[in-house]
Amino acid sequence: ATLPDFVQSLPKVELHLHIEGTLEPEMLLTLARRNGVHIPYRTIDAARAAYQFADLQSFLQVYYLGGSVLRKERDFYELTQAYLARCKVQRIRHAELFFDPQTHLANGVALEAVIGGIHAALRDAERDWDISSALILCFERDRDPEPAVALLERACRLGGIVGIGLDSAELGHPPGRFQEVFAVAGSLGLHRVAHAGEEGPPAYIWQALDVLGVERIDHGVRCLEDPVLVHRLVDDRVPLTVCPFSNVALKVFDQLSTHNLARLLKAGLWVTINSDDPAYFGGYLNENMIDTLSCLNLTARDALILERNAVTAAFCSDQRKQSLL
Ligand code: ES4
Ligand code: ZN
Repeated sequence: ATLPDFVQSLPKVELHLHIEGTLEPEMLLTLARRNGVHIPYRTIDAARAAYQFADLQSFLQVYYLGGSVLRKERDFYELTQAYLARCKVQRIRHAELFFDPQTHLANGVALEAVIGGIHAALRDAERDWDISSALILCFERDRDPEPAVALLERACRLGGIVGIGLDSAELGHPPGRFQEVFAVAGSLGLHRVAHAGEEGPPAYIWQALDVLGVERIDHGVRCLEDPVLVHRLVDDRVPLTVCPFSNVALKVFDQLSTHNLARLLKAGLWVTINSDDPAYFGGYLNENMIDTLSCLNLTARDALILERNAVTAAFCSDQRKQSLL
């Protein structure tokens, strides 16, 4: 079979996906109208035309604006359900979703509506489509770390959270500022991940490992600048959730053919491919895998390695992992 057919039919796992980043222009405009939220685009084409980014910061402005149309529990249900329907088509059998509660709280949305809507859609997809999932609460690193512990405790009481993450603007916001909430999460038995080494330096990856105690690094592509760090990541088998379309859209790399994913693999790192914010970056998991593999002259064998890495790195039971292999 051709590589695209092989990737399409391969049962897959997604480990780095912001649910707000799956908001397609159609739904954006529908929800803006339904909820009376003003958005500076009137048409689907105008929305798509605004999806041109110079860097992470310029993307985040558009992303948080898009996220502001999500107001009701039903909106979160519909958004999550639409992503999971894509998973079904793309043969994604396990998906780990990030969400950004601080954005929604700042917009006056109740935490119950956010988590309730997402969780109901995850539960229905597990029942109807055998898609397992995990929900990871992200703290926005460009906000004050002080209220984070109280937010985590509220979210845990609502249930359904398996871990915490750290996202948003990286430069100037080192992971160490969030030491306290990551320590509390660890003591509660939650999984811990953080975005690091996307735009930020290797020092931020070191901090995520040593100060926050994370199990996986989201992005991490700048680790190659520090050979000692590469050794550490290889020795400790720390998975990297790499997002090639995201990296090109946000100008971390010029184009897919100059992405360092093949070098990361050659270095022995535990690389996975993921879609990050597919509605904004031009494709879901299959498109990320097919285009990246072909641009870097990688093979079906590499696709299998990447997929096995993702299963190993997933936050699900060993029994579920067996069924995903
Ligand atoms: C994000 Cl690509 C990326 N990086 C950091 N934070 C994010 N939140 C949503 N997408
Ligand atoms: Zn991300």
